[in-house]
Amino acid sequence: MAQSPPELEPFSGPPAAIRIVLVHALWNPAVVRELVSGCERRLKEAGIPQPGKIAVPGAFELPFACKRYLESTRENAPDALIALGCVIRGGTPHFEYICQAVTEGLLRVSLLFPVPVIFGVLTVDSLQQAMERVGGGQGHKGEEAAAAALHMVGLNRNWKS
Ligand code: DLZ
Repeated sequence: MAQSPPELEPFSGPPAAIRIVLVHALWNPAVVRELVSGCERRLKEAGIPQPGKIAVPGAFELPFACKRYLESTRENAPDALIALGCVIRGGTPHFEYICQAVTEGLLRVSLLFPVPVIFGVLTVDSLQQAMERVGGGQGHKGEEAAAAALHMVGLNRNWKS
């Protein structure tokens, strides 16, 4: 089983200066709500009380929304985007197509702009597996995504565009 990293190094500057936007899907709302809450909780602990939020229909739309948001905010881009969603395997190959599209799409967006794009999308076999990963015994992927964002913001602030 994968081991998540030990304590990540958060950004050490004034937290008020950090702007993070959560881009989340609306499918599987019970899970995604938990991902969003976990993110918000972890960011609040770091002194970032209200991240921006953008809702899209499903995980497939996450890359488009991230790309367009970064294009439209170029001069005033946030410090990081966190993409959140949950894709649950059904009885058809749809699962594979959506997972591949969202993973590759977010990777491509993350390489197009000098803004970290964090992958907070659960790809699971069942709702139960998903709930286990939002505080039900297998860690909390929302909190982990926020910690990864803070770590990347810290690194990225040291790198010139
Ligand atoms: C169509 C679909 C299916 C079957 N399953 C999920 C899912 O488990 N999680 C999710 O976020 N979205 C799902 N979608 C919706 C697609 O992501 C997308 O919104 C639609 O195909 C419209 O483009």
